[in-house]
Amino acid sequence: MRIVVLAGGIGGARFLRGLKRAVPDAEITVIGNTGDDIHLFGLKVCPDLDTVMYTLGGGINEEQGWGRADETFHLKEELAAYGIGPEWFGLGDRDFATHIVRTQMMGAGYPLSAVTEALCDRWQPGVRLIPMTDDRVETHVAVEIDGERKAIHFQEYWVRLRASVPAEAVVPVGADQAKPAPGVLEAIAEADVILFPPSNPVVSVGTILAVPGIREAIADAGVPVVGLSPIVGDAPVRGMADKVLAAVGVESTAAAVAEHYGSGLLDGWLVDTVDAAAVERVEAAGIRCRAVPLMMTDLDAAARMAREALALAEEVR
Ligand code: GDP
Ligand code: FO1
Ligand code: CA
Repeated sequence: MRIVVLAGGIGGARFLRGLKRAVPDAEITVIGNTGDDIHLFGLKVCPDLDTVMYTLGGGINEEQGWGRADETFHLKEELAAYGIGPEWFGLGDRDFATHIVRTQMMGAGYPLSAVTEALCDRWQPGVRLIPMTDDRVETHVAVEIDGERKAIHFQEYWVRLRASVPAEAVVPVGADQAKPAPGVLEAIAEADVILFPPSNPVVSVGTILAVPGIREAIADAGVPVVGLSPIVGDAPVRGMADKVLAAVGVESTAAAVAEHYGSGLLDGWLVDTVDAAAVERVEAAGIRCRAVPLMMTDLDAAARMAREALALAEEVR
């Protein structure tokens, strides 16, 4: 079975680990979000691609959900001693190596997709990981600080400000001019099923869908498209999805997120059992819906969620 998954960072990566467990023989292609990417210290950092790669490759910091296990921060401390920041972004020594290799290869002319493949040669994530695009896309968030409206990088909004001010708009800068990376449209066209993991619907899945051609390819693929809600009990399980959903005028509920994707894109939607009352509303929007446990407390729980998603896909096929 060929499965395509549109993934952000932690929510996507943990679901993928469950999916691999649930269907070990599946050929899984992951289309990764690159809107979170940021240039720091002259290096290109791709947090969501790395989160997927490290999680599936066994190198992730499990508690944190991002960054490397057994990490140290000597390089960051030395840079800070020279007055070189940003101090608010936690880049560790082990992680730095990934960004150095990536930046060096891109400087030599390799596209991000080729670089990602090379990095995955080491990590062996057991999926084909493709960035959504080789073109530069950066998610910016419009905020008002001290009466002044400005646009800041998504990482500054989330990591520095901890989403403490309302997001007035979320803009995937460059997305409208971006082309899907090689292999993205082909994987979608050849898929047997397409899954939206419980990733952020705005700054992860939404950003991938903003690359011209990807949304259309999914809608036209003619195979079941099934998503899992990242919103449980009217709140994100972690992160700032509520803040960025508000910016696009969507309430922070499992049903509203399904409606936001819409029946033109989604065939099936899983909500958590605590949101069972949402099933009727989602089905009224023309999307088949089931309520099942959606908390990825461990690998088995994530695998059960993956099985439920695939079962729903068979129901709507
Ligand atoms: P990020 O890039 O690290 O923010 O990761 P993603 O975009 O892939 O996923 C973020 C979303 O995952 C958040 O909106 C969370 O609510 C959701 N999430 C995290 N853990 C769980 C979980 O155990 N269950 C569900 N349903 N959603 C989760
Ligand atoms: N998230 C944080 O909350 N604080 C950090 O200092 C931080 C550093 C960081 C470094 C490398 C990396 O791959 C991810 C990192 N993240 C950090 C996660 C990052 O903000 C991601 O973009 C998440 O996907 C949030 O959407
Ligand atoms: Ca992310």
